Amino acid sequence: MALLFISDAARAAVWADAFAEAGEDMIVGEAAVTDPAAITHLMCWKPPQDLLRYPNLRVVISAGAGVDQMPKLPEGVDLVRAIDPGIEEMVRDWVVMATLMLHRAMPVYLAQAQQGLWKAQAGKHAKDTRVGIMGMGRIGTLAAQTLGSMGFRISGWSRSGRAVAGAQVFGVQQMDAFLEQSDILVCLLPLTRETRGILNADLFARLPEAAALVHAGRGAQLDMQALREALDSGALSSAMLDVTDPEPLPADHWAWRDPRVIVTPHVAAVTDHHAGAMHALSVIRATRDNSPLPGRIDQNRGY
Ligand code: NDP
Ligand code: OXD
Repeated sequence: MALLFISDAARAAVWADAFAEAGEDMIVGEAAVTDPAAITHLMCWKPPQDLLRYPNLRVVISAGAGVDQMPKLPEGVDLVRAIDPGIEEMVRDWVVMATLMLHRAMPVYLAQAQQGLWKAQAGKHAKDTRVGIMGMGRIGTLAAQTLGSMGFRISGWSRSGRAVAGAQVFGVQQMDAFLEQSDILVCLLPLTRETRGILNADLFARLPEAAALVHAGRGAQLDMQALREALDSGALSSAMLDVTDPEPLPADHWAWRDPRVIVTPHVAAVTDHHAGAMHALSVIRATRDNSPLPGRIDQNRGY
C-alpha cells in the first residue's frame, strides 16, 4: 500500500518522517509517481481531476475536518475526514471565545473604544444566557461541555437528536423549539445539501429577539445579506464569524466595517501535521485489517 500526498512542503516533511518511522510508503506529488497501480491512499484538500489514473485507489483522506470541497469520488473509493483532537479543541476554544465576546457585549465595547467612550453596558450572568449549538458532533459536543461547565444553558440540534450529557438535544423536526431558546446560536454544522444556506432570514426570525450568531461551520451556510438585514431590524444584535461567503471576504465587504460583526479569516483551527499523519497511518492500518476506517464519511449524507 502507498499513500500519494498532495499538499504543502512543510506538512510533507512531517508526514514523511512519520511514514518512514512507521515503515509505510508515501509519495509526495503526482510527478513522483512511477507506478500508479501502487497508490492505494490519497491525502489532499482536493483530488486531481483524473483519479481513474490510480486503478487501486481505495481511500481519499481529506486534509481538513470538512469534506465539502471534495468532488464525487469514483465508485468504491472511500472518503475519510481529518481527525485530530487538536483541531477540535481549537475550534472549541474559538467558539467559547466568540460566545463570551458576544455574551459580554464586546462588539459594543470595541466600537466604544474607537471613540474613547467609557460607558457600561448591561451585564448578564452565564446562567441567564441560553446557547443553542447546531451540529452536536465531535466539535459541537466539546463546545457544549465547556460552555455548560461555565454555567451557560446549553441546547443542541442535530440530524439524529442523539443525547449529549449536559445539553438538551433537539432533532431536525424540532428546529422551532430549539431556535426559540437560543439567545446565542452557534453553527458547527458540516456543509451538505441540507445545510447550505441554513442560516437565513427565516431562521433568524425564529430566534429570540436580539439573539447573537457564532458561526464556525462553513461560509456557504450563511446568507450574508440576510445577516445584515437581521442586524438592521434588531432580530440579531451581533455576530462573530470565522467562515464567510465568499472566502476570502473582499476588503470592501460591509461585514468588515459593521461594528456589530467580528470576522476572523477561517482560523478557528490550525492543523497539527503530526496528528494528521498519525490519523492517516491509522486509516492505512484499518484498510489493511479490513476494519472500520476512522473518520469515514457517509458520501450520500455528505458528512
Ligand atoms: P461531525 O461530523 O462530528 O458532526 C456533525 C454534526 O452535524 C452532527 O451532530 C450531525 O448530526 C449534525 N448534522 C449534519 N447534518 C445535519 C442536518 N442536515 N441537520 C441537523 N444536523 C446535522 O463534525 P465536526 O463536529 O467534527 O465538525 C463540524 C464542522 O465544523 C465541519 O464539517 C467543518 O465544516 C467545520 N469546521 C470548521 C473549522 C474552522 O476552522 N472554522 C475547523 C474544523 C471544522 P448527527 O449527530 O445526527 O450525525
Ligand atoms: C477544516 C477547516 O475543515 O479547517 O479542517 O475548516
